[in-house]
Amino acid sequence: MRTRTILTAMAVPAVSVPLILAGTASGHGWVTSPPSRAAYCANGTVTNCGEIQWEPQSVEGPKGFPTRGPADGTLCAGGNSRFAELDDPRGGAWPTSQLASGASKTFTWKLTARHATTSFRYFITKASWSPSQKITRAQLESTPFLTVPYNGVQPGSVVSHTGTVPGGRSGRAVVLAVWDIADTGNAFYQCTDVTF
Ligand SMILES: [Cu+2]
Repeated sequence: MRTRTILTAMAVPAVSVPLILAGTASGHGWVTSPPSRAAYCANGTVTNCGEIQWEPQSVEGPKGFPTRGPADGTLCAGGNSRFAELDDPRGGAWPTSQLASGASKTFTWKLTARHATTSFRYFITKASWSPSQKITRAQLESTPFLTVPYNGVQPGSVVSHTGTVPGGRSGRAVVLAVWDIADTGNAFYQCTDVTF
C-alpha cells in the first residue's frame, strides 16, 4: 500500500507538466495569403518589426472576440505587448494586397500547431476607418464577412477559406482574422492590410 501511494503521488506532477507547458507554448499559426502584417515581418518585406519576425505564428491572445479578447488598439498583436509593432499603423505604410469589392477571396493560414478549432472568422474595418488609426472594435464591422465553423475538429497544417468580401468598398482596409481554439482559452489574431 505504501509503495502504491508513493507512485500515485509521483504520477501527479508528471501529468501536470504538459498542461502547464501547453499554456506557454510558442505557437501556432499565421495568415500567409494574402500576407498578414506578421507574414510581412517574417519574410523581411517589412523591417523594424521586433520579435514577431522570428515567430509570426505566436499572435495568441484571449478568445471571445469581440465581447472579450484583446483590448482595442492591441487587436493585431493579440494583446501581446511584445508584438506591439503589429498594432502600429505606420502612417498607412503597411503593404497591401488587392481585393475586388464584392468578389470571392481565399485566405490561407499555415498552422505550426494544429489545435482543435471552434472556428475561423474574418472581420473587416468599416469604410470610415483611416489607415493611420490602430484597429479597434468600433472601427470593425460587427459581423464577420466570413465564418468557417470547425466544431472542435483539428485542421490540417495549411488551411484555406474562401468567402465573399464586402461590396461597395474602395480604398484601404484591414482584415482581422481570428482563429478560435476549441480546447484552450485562447485565439490567434492576424491583421492583413488590403486595398479595394
Ligand atoms: Cu498553439
